[in-house]
Amino acid sequence: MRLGELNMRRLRLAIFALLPVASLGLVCVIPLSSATNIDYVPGKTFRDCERCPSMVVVSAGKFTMGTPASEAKSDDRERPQHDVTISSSFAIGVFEITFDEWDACVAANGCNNYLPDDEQWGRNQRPVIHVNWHDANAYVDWLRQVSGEDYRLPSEAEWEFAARGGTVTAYSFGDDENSLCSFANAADASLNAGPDQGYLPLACDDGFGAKTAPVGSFKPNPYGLYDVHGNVWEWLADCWNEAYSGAPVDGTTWTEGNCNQRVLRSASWVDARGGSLRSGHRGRIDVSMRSNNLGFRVARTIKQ
Ligand SMILES: [Ca+2]
Ligand SMILES: [Ca+2]
Repeated sequence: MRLGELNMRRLRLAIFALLPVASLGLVCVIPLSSATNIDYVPGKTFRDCERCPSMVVVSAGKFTMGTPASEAKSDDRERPQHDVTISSSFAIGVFEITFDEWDACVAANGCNNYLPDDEQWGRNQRPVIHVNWHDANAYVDWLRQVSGEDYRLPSEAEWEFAARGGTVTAYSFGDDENSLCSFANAADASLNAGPDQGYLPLACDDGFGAKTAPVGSFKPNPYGLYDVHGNVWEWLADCWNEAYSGAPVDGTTWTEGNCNQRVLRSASWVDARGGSLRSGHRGRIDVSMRSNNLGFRVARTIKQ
């Protein structure tokens, strides 16, 4: 390492150490020195500060986005299939953003001091809910401030690339819907005991009834991401378009279309048999919508 590089890193750390106290209130968010020195190899996990979300590095690569007509329960919004080339590695949240992480933002005077309702399910490691697209971006803005890194909502292409984890099947674990209860908090048999009957639940029992599960309660996908199927829907950066005609092929955010609605992925604890838990399924809703099954995870650019 050259001396100049070392000094720059020291300077960077010093700035990070001052930032939270000076500009963000009384709660000190301490950047982790390890995050400034790690090798961003695919599969590596890291956090940029003590209460920042755990991130995993995803390799650059090429994949086929969307689903073939032969995939059961797929629909035309997932077509035409098209090749996407992501030229640089990036990082994406291992988990959905939790109440702990959200509340740290509020405690540091970020996130517009908004404390979302937890439905009395508990906060801590449960995914934050009742956050709209603007709320999610307020959290991203705070992360950018405390870390100095380029956090953002994932693009739809990045999300599908990471969620598939190299698979081309309906789910990141294969095609068998009956395996969902090992990988997802969805509308399962236990939902019948709750107030949300009528959602055609799965026959299996995931054990969490009619509410969210703490993040990471189920098996991860091949890239180490949890809850890419179910638990909460995840806000993405892209404007809504009814199909993929004209979509970016470089992994970037689609900034044209109906930008009053943004793309949602992964489906949630109230979804099951309509096929919405599939890797290729696309949802959308108004940017102002808050709901007890809407959350998000974040992405971060890795400087090359
Ligand atoms: Ca469930
Ligand atoms: Ca999810």
